[in-house]
Amino acid sequence: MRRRDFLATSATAIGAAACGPFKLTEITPFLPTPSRSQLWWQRAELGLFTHFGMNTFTDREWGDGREDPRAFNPVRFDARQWARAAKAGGFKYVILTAKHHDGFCLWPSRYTDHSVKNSPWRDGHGDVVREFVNAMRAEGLRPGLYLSPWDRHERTYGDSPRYNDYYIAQLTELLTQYGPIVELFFDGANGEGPNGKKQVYDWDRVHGTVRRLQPGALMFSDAGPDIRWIGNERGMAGDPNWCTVDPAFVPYAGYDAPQVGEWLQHGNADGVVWRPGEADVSIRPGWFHHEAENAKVRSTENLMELYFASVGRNANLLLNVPPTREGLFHEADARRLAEFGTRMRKVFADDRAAAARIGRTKEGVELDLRESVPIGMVVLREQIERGQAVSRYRVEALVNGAWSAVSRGTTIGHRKIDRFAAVTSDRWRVVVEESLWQPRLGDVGLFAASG
Ligand code: FUL
Repeated sequence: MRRRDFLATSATAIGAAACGPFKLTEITPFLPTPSRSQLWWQRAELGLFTHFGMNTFTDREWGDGREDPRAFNPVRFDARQWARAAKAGGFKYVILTAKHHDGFCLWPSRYTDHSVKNSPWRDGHGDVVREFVNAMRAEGLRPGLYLSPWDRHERTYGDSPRYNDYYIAQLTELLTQYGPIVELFFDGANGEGPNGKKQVYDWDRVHGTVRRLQPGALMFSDAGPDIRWIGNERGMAGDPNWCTVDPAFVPYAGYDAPQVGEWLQHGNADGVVWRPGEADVSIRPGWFHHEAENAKVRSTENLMELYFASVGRNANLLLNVPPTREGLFHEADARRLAEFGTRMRKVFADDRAAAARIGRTKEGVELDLRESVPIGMVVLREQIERGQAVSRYRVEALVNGAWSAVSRGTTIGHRKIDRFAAVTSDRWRVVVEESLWQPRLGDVGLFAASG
């Protein structure tokens, strides 16, 4: 059911059941809103992704599952170094590939021998997941995990019920032995099993297991249920970008249709489910570390552009930084993260609207800065805890006694950032031109620089 139909239905139902003979003048419609976990996550804005595992040692992107566990030996492994680098960049949560498609487990799973326990690292007594979650928490970051459903090593893969048991058993280990996990990242890749059979994943069981064992954990996939993939791996959210979706568009993870990327980028204005987007992208060409790509780390300018294209359009940015074979972030990546953090603090240091006189009107917000200053960037926010409503707005400055538009946009949501050629004025306003219902704007930020 579409959101508009749902609103109509609930209005009728409330009118008939609760209001009796009275005329229904106002309804409290059902509005999709974020859960507490989603709200924390959206406010966090920046997540780091770390692709680390067998591929790091074989110099590949996708292993075939026949790798020798003895190849895994990160001699200088230090997850605290990852955590410090993430923190310096302003990232709030970090997601580790506990198992990628090659099936090699970074923790000593009871259900397979294809894991760290058969590697020389820490004499087979190591546990990357344990050291990872501890290091992140020690630096005040929240850990998340990626557990690939596609497993090219496991013999039962393709024998659907048996492999599903195996997958659930591993998921259970991760959810019961390592404390609170902020996000489970499920990718939809679903390759052919060694026996030629196609594996049918039991997503309902996966979701039920996560909800039962860690109700606060958020699940990511192209089909949610809590966070949706933004539809591309270029770090680009759509415009418009709604936090709401109609689940019928992408009904299950890995669903394939020509328009899926487009749908995921934009969400649906009338969607009945709150499922904000996450934009995953790598700081390097590959997801895993390759020596040959050390000179191809994205520039700070490029990272800023990614930030504006994702967080600046109401999505979270999940930036992948892959550790090296030594088990450390490469010095080039660590330096880039620190530079990004410094640049971000500089760009957002001086909010000229912080001390403004603010007037709220039915259509939006008016700000009197009390002195004329050049502004080149506006940061908008809706109070998403009450839902997302704005579908068209414009930002204006009072110039020579007349209001003139400096930028126009569609959705706002948790965060919308517009950059434009600097305009000097003391009076600014945001006019909501179209909204699904009464808009509730949060603070407006006005900044000189634009990144
Ligand atoms: C994809 C995988 O196939 C890539 O290797 C990578 O992990 C990316 C984030 O998700 O589905």
